[in-house]
Amino acid sequence: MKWAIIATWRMALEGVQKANELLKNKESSGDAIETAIKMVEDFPYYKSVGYGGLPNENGEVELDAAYMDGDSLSIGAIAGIKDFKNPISIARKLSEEKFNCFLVGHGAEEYAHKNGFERANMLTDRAIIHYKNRLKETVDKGLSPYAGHDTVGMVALDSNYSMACGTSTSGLFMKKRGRTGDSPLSGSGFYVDSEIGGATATGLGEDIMKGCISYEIVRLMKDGYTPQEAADKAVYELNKLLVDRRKEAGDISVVCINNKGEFGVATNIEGFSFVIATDKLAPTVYVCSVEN
Ligand code: SD4
Repeated sequence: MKWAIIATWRMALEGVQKANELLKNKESSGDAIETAIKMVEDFPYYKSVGYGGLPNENGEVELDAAYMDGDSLSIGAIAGIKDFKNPISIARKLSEEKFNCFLVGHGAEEYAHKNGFERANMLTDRAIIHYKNRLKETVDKGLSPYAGHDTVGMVALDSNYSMACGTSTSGLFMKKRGRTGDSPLSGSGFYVDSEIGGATATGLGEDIMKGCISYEIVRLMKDGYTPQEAADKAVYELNKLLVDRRKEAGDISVVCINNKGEFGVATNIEGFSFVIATDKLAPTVYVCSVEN
């Protein structure tokens, strides 16, 4: 029996441990992904996902999330949702819809309310303190308000060879109201096809979406590249393209697995951590290095 799950950042570890148990017990990749991402969303100290996520420049927490089923290719996504507890579950529910499967702002909130999702104030006292400190630093030291942001993204393969993936984020700290990054965008923040594999990205959404990088990785795997080759090629080619055309590239990090449970990771930043668990490997955190 084979299974695998891969996730962006150290913050995913506890969720991946739980998901690994589910996959071991032959539960579906979709349930594993939703359970694991909910755990990250619920943990108040992760500043870039769910409850405790940092606010936009108006001091409001606006959350983005997406879910994709690799068998049916169904996608559900929400952007800029306020005051609802688990964006990943709302996105997964939306993936059952044939129409209107990507909702933003008030539309997403109305859908969540009508479908019985729990309302909650997602802004914590800790996030307010961080917001005030960052505001002061931006003014006093001339620092970019947009630095320091991580999205949780996961891809899973279950023992039935079905795959799923999901993302959840509060996006760029100090973003404009309504700003949406790559995370809820199919092909950019995530993509999965159970017959090939799946990928998810984290970093500067404005640059990740210029390369539709998650779809690109799946396409490369379809063309015969291993997950590691596909991840390297997609990240370094996009990085080079952006540097050539625009003189600089933002943070771009990706994780992927194929439908055999083999994985790949690539980044253009130092310190990108990820979590992997398979039928042969207990949940482990690694740090990916940048190719020279
Ligand atoms: C975004 N990609 O909203 C997200 C943020 C992120 O690491 O992943 N940061 O652009």
